[in-house]
Amino acid sequence: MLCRVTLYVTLLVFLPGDIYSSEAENRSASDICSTHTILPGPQGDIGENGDTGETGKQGKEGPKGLTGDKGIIGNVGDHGLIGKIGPIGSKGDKGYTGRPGLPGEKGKPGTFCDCGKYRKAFGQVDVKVSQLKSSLQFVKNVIAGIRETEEKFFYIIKEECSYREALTKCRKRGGTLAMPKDQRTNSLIADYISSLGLLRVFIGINDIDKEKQFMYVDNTPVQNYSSWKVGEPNDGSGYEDCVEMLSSGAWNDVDCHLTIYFVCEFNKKIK
Ligand code: MAN
Ligand code: CA
Ligand code: CA
Repeated sequence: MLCRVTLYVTLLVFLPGDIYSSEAENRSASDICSTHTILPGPQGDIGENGDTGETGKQGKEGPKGLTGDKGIIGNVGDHGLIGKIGPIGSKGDKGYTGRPGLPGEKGKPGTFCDCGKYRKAFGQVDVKVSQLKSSLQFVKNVIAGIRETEEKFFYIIKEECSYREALTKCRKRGGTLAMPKDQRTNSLIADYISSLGLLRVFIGINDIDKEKQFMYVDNTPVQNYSSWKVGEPNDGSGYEDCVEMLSSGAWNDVDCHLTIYFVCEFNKKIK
């Protein structure tokens, strides 16, 4: 080994490139050593110690440690918040009737009454009330020409109107088209019609919303009482959805566009 190294050094120093390449490639070191004797020199002194190397790289992360022992029990937690208010309970039973109260104080003594004087005054008032009643009756029946039952006034308006117009006019006066719901009221209206020498008036009944389901204008159905003329309602011509009362008291369905007189009703009691 030593021989080969020395030989190569010698050849590299002294041989031109061409010679070196051809000869060095084709001849092994042992061939050369066997023909040339090259002895090694004496061993040199031990070299100086090298410089201290650089700090090595950080080692790899070690494996995961073993699971630790279970810790001791923690401290008692803080006091919780007050809970939400519960739902309202059901109403309790009615209590017992209380004891009767103390009797009231004795009243003051009465004063002397001149009864004759009061009786006379009351009598005069009675007379006045009777006179007023009779006057009112005259105005109602003769002048205004209205009719009434205990609960209602009826008034025939002698204006030729369609059913819609008639209903509007009754409403504008604070009433509605008359709704005969019993025999007594029906007869009263019938007498009223004939007393005026009329033949027919609109009343507050129609089957506009649903054919053959006659309703009063207060949205109640014609149910327990009716006064249809024989053969009516016939929806003659296909669009008879409003109702007239004849002087006989009989009802007939007619075209709502017909223009005839009409009868209104007004409640006596203010609801
Ligand atoms: C006749 C009958 C009635 C109908 C009227 C219409 O009197 O057919 O049913 O309502 O004509 O004018
Ligand atoms: Ca009809
Ligand atoms: Ca008819």
